[in-house]
This record gives sequence, structure tokens and C-alpha cells, in this order.
Amino acid sequence: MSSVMADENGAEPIKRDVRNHMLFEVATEVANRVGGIYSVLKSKAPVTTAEYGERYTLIGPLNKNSAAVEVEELTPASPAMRETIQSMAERGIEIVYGRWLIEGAPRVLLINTGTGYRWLDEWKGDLWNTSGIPSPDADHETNEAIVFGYLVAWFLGEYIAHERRRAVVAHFHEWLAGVALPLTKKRHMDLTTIFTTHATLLGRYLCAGSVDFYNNLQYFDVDAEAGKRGIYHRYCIERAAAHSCDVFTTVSHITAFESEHLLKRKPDGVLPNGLNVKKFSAMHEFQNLHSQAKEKINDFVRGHFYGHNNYDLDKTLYLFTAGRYEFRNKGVDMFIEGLARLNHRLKTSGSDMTVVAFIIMPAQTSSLTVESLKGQAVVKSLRDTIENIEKGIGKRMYERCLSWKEGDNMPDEKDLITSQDRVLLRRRLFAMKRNGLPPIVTHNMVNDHEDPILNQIRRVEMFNNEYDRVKVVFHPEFLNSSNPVLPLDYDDFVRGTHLGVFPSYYEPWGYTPAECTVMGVPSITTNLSGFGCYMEELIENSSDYGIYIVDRRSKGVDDSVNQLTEFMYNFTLKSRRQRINQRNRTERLSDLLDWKRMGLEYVKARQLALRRAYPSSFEGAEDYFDIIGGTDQKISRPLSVPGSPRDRSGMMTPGDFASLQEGREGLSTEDYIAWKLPEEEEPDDHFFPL
Ligand code: G6P
Ligand code: 1S3
Repeated sequence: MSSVMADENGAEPIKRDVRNHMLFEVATEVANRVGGIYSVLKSKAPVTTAEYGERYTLIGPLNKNSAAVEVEELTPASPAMRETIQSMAERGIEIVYGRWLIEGAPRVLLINTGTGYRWLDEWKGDLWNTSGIPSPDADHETNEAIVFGYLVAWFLGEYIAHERRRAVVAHFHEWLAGVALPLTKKRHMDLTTIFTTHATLLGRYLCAGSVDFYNNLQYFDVDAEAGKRGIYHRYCIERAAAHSCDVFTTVSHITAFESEHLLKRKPDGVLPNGLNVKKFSAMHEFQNLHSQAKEKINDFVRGHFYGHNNYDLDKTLYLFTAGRYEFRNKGVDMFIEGLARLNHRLKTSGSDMTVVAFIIMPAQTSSLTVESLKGQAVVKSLRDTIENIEKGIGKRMYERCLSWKEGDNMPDEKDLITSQDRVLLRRRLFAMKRNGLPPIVTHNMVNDHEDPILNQIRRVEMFNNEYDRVKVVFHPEFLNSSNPVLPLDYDDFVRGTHLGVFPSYYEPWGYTPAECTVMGVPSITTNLSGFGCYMEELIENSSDYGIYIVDRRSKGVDDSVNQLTEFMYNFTLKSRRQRINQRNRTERLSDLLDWKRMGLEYVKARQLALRRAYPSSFEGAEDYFDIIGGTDQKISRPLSVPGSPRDRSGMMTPGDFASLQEGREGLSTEDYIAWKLPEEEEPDDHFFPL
């Protein structure tokens, strides 16, 4: 099936083959770990390459450091790709083409924006003249977005001139990669485009402040609000991208609603975040992994709390929150307040449980603290000394036993441990004396006295005192297995914990609780996150399955904190057996989050984009798959297995609530099944004092 388009020179008509179309995904996080978009692209790669093979290429700006470890350079097999790269190289543009070294091994094309800066002023002028988008001098991020956008538009323009037989779908993620969108429209490029916004700029900024966001979404004067925050030009790029693409999408219904009001276009559909779900051949393997990873966290805790280890690690639960450091948006304010109330609850109820709560959020730091390093060193030398003493005792006992004769006494243990051993042991014990309390933060913070997390911890007075049943550790850096203090990669750390806590106020989707779920770790989320709404919609008794959803929509803040505290407190009442059972149930929900299911929305979005650009190719076709062909996406386990899904679950994805259908002008507000406008709330009731 193909589409006939007029050639721009009036020569041979171009027939674009929509069935074997090429797919480009454009984002700034291609082979470059920054945040959620990297996770989307990387985890989705296996299903997209399974569908497209070499017809799929990701385009991003070249970051030499990360490309050096993530990308293997290749010569492009396709002549169109080769010729386009060659022609841009002749004008001085450096492009690295290669294979992203991840599962699925997708092709990537990384453009060195530095080689395009000589046209920056010209392009800024053009952006203003053609799209009315201003761009101040000093905003480096916007300059990068502009140069990258013009280079991508240049690439696509040249590519479709070289590749004249196949249709091209270009899918852009987030405003930073969105400048090319108005350009493709203005230049009438013969391709079709999709734009996915993973959050809105204004939404993120407004929520981080103290406004009552969700009750006022319809009323914001968007230009004025963007202007007040110094992001008007960025907002213009985002809005232009949303309006100039063929298909506009976002990652959840809650963000669709927000986009409708803040970007003034109703999204055509929802493209949720999936995960590349790994199944172990042994059903209980993930439980064993929990035990092993927990033992490593135990080691950290022994060191961090040396001299104050007055609690039983067998009765200790590890809670954590993690993500981009957005204090209010990610609900860290609520988490700390909830921990303080939990601490009180555990103390007054006489509980014998201890909770260690980790906050893993990168902030500006100068180094690990001496105290953190010392803690690990002190327990390590204690362990080493004891191992040596053990070996000595063993050797001596063995020798004595060998020379034992009938009538001799049994070897006396007092003689087995030497006075030298005793001195060494005493030294180690003295080294464990500490004057202060175990530290809250593992690193030296650049801005310690202004840091919102530390200030909130100070406000609620949780200082890791011996009598506190809830201890707090703030690790202001991403985790890494080569870290000398907490040597674990993020995934292993998550596996070793008992409960993830993510009480977000602004969370378009929320990878963190979803990642917990597929690793069989229960988590707390909110009904203001895309993930929380999706789970609430699909599973009736979600808390039995380790998905606790705090109501931040219809409750006041105080009630939401109480609900959060209640969830955490009830969790501490569970027996080990109950925790193991719950983890089994949580893990069974994985299929609901697998790209094999979630990726279908991407397929639908591409269908709609092709239909809109090449309607004649679809004439008379009942079903898109008749035209494009589909991949056989198998769900690895029967969907009846996840616990008590609501009746309508079937093959549902968040997109299925209503979206991406031809003949409809975007989602209608009634489509936001999982997201309804809240009733009245007290505006002041929305944030915590610092
Ligand atoms: C896994 C292991 C068990 C272990 C348990 C600890 O299920 O397979 O051997 O006892 O983890 O669970 P807990 O919730 O106490 O960390
Ligand atoms: C965004 O990243 P964030 O943590 O700033 O994009 C993610 C991927 O779509 C999404 O899961 C998350 O909620 C957004 O907030």
C-alpha cells in the first residue's frame, strides 16, 4: 500500500510506502541517562526493534562521554541514511551513527550540536519570523534545543529527499526535542509527526510552587504564568510543538487534562510508560534476590548506625523514596511528615519494629562525608578482625584436638583466644564509640542550610536518636555499585527494600512505583500520578497487591498524610510470611506494565499519524493492521493471573480509556475516566511549612 505525493520539482510523483515506513524517535535522552525519557526509550527498545528492525532509528544530541560507553559506531547500511549523513558532514555537522548497546540494540544517530552553533543567530531569527517564538541569549538549554531542533529538521528534510519510497514517521519526546516540529510543518515536509509530552513545563513549575494546581487548571493565564517564571520562550516551544504535530500525545490521562488546559490542545491519546518485564524461570527467584540485596543494605546499615545498633535487623523494614529532586512534586514533604507521624505511632504503640527510611534524590554535593566513610570502615575492620580471630581460634582448636589423648581435658576456650586477640578486639570496640548521632545525610551538601529535605527533617526533629523507631538516611546521589558507602545499583537496592513510598503531587506517570511492582516490591503512590490512576482503575483491591494509593485529590493534606501514615504503620504490622505473600501478589501485576501491552498505544499513535498524513493509503481499509501489519505481541502470562483485576481489564492499557481514534478531534474531557476534576479544596491546604 502506498501513497502518491507530488514531487516538489514537478517530476515523477513520489509513492510513499506506508506499510514499510521508517520510524524515527527524537529525544535528548537517547543513549544519555538523564531521567524518565531515557527509561522509556531504553526499556521500550526491545518491542520497537522487534516490530521495526532496522527501520527504526533514535535521534538525539551527541553526548560524547555517554556515547563512548553506550554506543558502538557503525556505517549505515541504508544508502539514504549514508548519503544524508555524508551531505551534512560536508557542511561540517558531526554525526555519530551506531548501535545503542542495550537490549534490542536499536540504531541511533547522535548529532553534535556544537557543530551547528555557527548558525544559532540565524536560526533564532528564523524561529521568531516563522513561528513567533522568542529566545533570550542567556538560556543555554533553549539554545541547545534550538540548534538541535534545526539540525533534526535539516536531517529529516535531507533524508526524505534521499528516501523517496517509504513513508516516514518522526516521533518527538518533550519540548527539548520539539523545535523541529513547527519547522517540519512550515517546510511542508512529506512525513508525519507525533509529539509526546512527558510533563508540561508550566505544570511542573506551578506545582513546585504553592498554587492549588488541580482546582485551577482551567483558570490559569498561561502566558502570564510562564512570563512570571521566566519560561515564556520555553513554553512557546512546547506549545508550538503540541500544535504543529500530526498526533499529540501524553503519558497519562491526568497529564492529558493538564495539557488540554495549559497547552491548549486536547491530546489525541495517551502513551503510557511500560517496562521491559523480565521473567525468571524459577517463580521464587525474585524472593531470593530480595534476600541477597537486603543483606547488602543490612551491611550499610550496620556501618551507618555503628555504635547505635540497638535494634534487631530481623525486625527492621527498609522504606525508600527516589527520583528527580523535586521536593513538593515528588511528595518528599509528605513522606517526611508521614515518617514523623509513623515514628510517633510506633513509639506509642510499643512496637518492636524499626523502620529505616531512605531518600535517594540527587542534589548538589561536594563529597561523601567523613562520618559515612568512617562508619563503613569501622565495621569493616571489626569484621576483618573477627574473621582473623576466628581463623586463629579454629587453627588452635584443631592443633589441640590433634594432640588430644584420652584422659586430657577438653580444649579450654579461654586459652583459645589470645591476649593479643583481646587487645585487638578492644581496640575495635573503642573505635565504635561515637559522640554524635548517626548522620542523616551521607554526603556534604553544597547548600546544607537551605536544602528543603534537610530543613523538613530538622522541622520534624528526626535526628536518628536511639529512641526513634524511624531512622532516616538521605543519599543525595544516584546509587551505584562502585559507591564505597552504599555499593548497590538502583535495581538491586530496590529489590532489597520492603516498601517504596512515592506520595507525588505532580507525577505524569511515575516510573518508580512501576519499577517496584515488576520487582515484586510493594509501593505507595497517589491518585495524582498517572501510574496510581491506572492501577486504581484496573485493580479493585490494590492494597492487597502491594499498590497503596494515597488520596491527594479529594482529601486535605492532613488527611492524606494520615492515610499515608496508616498505610506505613499497617505495613509494619505484617508478619514475614504476610510480606512474602504480598510480594508474590505484587510481582504478579507485572504483566499490566509490560511494554508488550503498553507499547500497543505507540502502535496506534503511529497508525493515526500515517492515516492523517496519507489518508488515501487507508481508503477502504477496515483495520490499520490490514495495511501496516502487526507484530505478534504476546502477553507472557494469562491476564487472569494478576489479582482481582476489574472486569474490564482484558487487554486494557491506559490508552484504551479512549484515544487515538480517527474521526475524533482528540480526547474529549469525558475521556478522562481515571481523572476527574476534584471537588472544592481549601487552597491553603496544599503545602507544608519548611
Ligand atoms: C525472601 C526469601 C526468604 C526470606 C524473606 C525475608 O522471601 O526467599 O528466605 O526469609 O525474603 O523477607 P523480609 O520481608 O523479612 O525481608
Ligand atoms: C517525567 O519524568 P519526571 O520524573 O520528571 O517523565 C517520565 C517518563 O514519561 C514520567 O514517568 C514521570 O512521571 C515524569 O516526571
